[in-house]
Amino acid sequence: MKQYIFSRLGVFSLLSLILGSMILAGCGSSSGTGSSASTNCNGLAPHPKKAHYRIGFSQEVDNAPWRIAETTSVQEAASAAGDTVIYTDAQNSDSKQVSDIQSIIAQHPDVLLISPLTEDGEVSAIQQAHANCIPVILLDRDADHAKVTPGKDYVTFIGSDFVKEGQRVADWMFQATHGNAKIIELQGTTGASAAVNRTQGFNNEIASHPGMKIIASQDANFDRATALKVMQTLLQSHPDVTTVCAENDEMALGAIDALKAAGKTPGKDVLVSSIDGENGALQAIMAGEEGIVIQCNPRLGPAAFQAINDYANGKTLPTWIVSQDNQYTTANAAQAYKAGDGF
Ligand code: GYE
Repeated sequence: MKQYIFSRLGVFSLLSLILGSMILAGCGSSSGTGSSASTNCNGLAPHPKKAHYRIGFSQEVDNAPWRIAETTSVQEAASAAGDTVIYTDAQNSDSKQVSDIQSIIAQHPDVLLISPLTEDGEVSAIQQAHANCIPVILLDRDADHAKVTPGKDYVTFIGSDFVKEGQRVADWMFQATHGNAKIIELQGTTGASAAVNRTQGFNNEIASHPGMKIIASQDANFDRATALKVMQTLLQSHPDVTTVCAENDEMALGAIDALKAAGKTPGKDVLVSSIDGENGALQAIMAGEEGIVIQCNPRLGPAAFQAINDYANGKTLPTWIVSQDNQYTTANAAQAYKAGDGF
């Protein structure tokens, strides 16, 4: 009887060991499963190691220096690895991006890179890729963690700390204005993780300084022409503005044009700040028209392909691979421009 119980226990623990390791291989941690392809994608999709991969890349829009630099970086890293890229441009539309991703899924890529337009807009497509056992890496913008989870539904998010970027702009502004400012905030695309988190970082920091007031805040879609129009309208109702916080360089350049058209001197009458580090913004600093640019690195190709290889090699990836970002002021903008840091 004693022996019988023991042998039953033995079989039971053996079974639970096997089951446990199967579950571990299938879910939870962001590690690849080497060459053993699995049809169980309750956990992360497997990514068998191969000499060359077919990589899907769904870009949300390709209309400005930051996006072009990102796309170029991915394409260069792919050709350096001898990999091919199935590329789509969603032209700033959530619904187009969802159908773009569906068409890439139908072509069964080894890995799918997505730069999602908004946090919620592409969630269903990320889930679809996962259901089809295609590993997804989010590049540059993240998705809503209440709906999809890195390390579970997708492998990882590679990109900057947007909250910190907003905080850094606010800290500079506090110093530059001695804590007294009437601020116009030009926000990025509503619902985009870069906009949501930059706003959160900036606004929280500003809230602790009573002399610093956000007098107007509006979505200008990360776009120069939109920012020009928005700023022209806002200047009519808020001619007393002293500083502009633009959530990307393109909008700062639009705001600078609007300020000039209104007879104001950017950099003197109104301080301007932004995030990215494109050549146009570095030149604006050199011309004294912008005070600070917090860098947001668009050259994410090398990090993406490193992650693709590490995952195939079975390494455990962090759920967020954070880009390290510089900052530019009159102290270093000319040097950075010459060195080719801009894009
Ligand atoms: O700042 C902006 C682009 O998502 C980090 O999107 C990116 C932002 C970047 O349109 O220029």
